[in-house]
Amino acid sequence: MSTSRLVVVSNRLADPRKPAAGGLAVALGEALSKSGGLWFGWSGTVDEPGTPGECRLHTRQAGRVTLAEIGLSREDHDSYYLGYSNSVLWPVFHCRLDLADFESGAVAGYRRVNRMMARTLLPLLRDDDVIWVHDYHLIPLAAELRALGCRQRIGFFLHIPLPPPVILAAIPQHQWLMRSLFAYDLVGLQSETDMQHFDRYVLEEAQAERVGPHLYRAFGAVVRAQAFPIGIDVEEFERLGQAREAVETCDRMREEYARRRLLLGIDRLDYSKGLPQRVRAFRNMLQRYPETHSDATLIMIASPSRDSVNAYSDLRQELEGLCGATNGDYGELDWMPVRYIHRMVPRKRIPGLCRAACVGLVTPLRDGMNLVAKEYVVAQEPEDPGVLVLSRFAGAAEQLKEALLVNPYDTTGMADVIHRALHMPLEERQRRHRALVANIRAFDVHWWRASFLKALAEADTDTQVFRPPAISRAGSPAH
Ligand code: ADQ
Repeated sequence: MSTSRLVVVSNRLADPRKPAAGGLAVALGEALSKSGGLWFGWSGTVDEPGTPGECRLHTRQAGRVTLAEIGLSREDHDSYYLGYSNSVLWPVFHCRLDLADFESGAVAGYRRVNRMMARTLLPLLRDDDVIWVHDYHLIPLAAELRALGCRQRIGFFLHIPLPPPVILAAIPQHQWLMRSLFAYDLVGLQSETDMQHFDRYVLEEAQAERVGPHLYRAFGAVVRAQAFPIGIDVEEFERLGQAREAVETCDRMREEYARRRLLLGIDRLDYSKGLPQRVRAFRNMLQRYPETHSDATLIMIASPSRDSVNAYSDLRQELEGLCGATNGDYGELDWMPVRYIHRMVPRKRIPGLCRAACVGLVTPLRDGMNLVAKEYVVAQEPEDPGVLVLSRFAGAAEQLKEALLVNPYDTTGMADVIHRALHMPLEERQRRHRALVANIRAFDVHWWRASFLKALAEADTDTQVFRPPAISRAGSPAH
């Protein structure tokens, strides 16, 4: 593999040395560290009031990695981050057209920030850098960089699902967005389903041609597009699971709930995660299987997320109402059916919580991958593992076939599957767990990173063969 310097660009950046950073940041940090790399992104701060389209760059060292951070003006934050990224792209890509706000004009701020980021990043780049851009906030970044003359290899990875063409086409600027992807050398998606959506969109809407394995020509450019299902850092998570905090958490939960069996969900409080549907299914199970009363307790940990976007406060109210009603209708003096916690759990406690739960509920309505599903499996004791109940609409379902797959829209069906999970015989649990762990281990985050970067190195040669010498690839969004 090449020894070029790696430059990672993402909306938010994290210090990869800090334990709270999580597996993805650690895995990217390792690759960055090896090549003395650069991580460029938003610091998470808002400069009050600041000037739209302008930012100050702040760089600092984190070991061998240079962190280059910018702040955003209030107006840029509201239109780029809260507006176009999280009130247009996030809902549409998760198939929630009803929650998308197409009227706000936020696309101008989205484009302005991408342009500003390209302008700020460009002088930091070296000729042989390899640039890896992450996620939906930064789809047009390569096009903006190319318009400024950037010729380095650039790859893009989308962490959320790509919707079917008919849904994507609801975004007034869909052609501009998809055309922007052709400024990259490599586009990585999470799943084969996402790849099918990409394939259909570019063939039908952009009259693209397939010009080789994973290669598409359209808009006068060629891009390689492929699925790279993201994994977790299995060894890091196992180490975390053996550490004091995780062991203590597991012991305390088992002691506290000695007479109950725990079902666990850990999510961000997001409408894509299917949280009300999960509580409804649990309630349906209590209603139809009375022997589960006083026996099963559902723990829902939903961390605060994007509070200032309206759809999120509505969801919080709905969820709190459902949890309260279930506890009111079914609870006993000594048994509360649902424990709902609106907080982030410290990362060190997650493996212990997962181990104490005999059912892991990962039931999104739509999800890019969902790493909690993989973490739950890895945290289990192989001799007496818990059961993963997984939505068929999570990217992880393509890989984790030995989980119990559910349709979260089907309340009764999901209630039956949860009931089955609670009663699964030990031998079946062990067999399913062995197969799941083997898969998660084989396709971990290191595999993901290495296969993406290898494909990016190859994509450079592939796409250059087809690329005409001078095409303007930036374009403008239609309104
Ligand atoms: P997210 O939607 O944030 O990620 P997910 O993959 O489920 O979701 O979780 C990412 C990490 O956050 C996991 O390590 C998990 O343990 C942690 N986490 C989630 N909720 C938590 C809580 N309440 N407290 C503490 N930690 C919590 C996006 C996409 C996903 C995709 C990932 C990675 O939406 O589909 O899998 O990126 O590509």
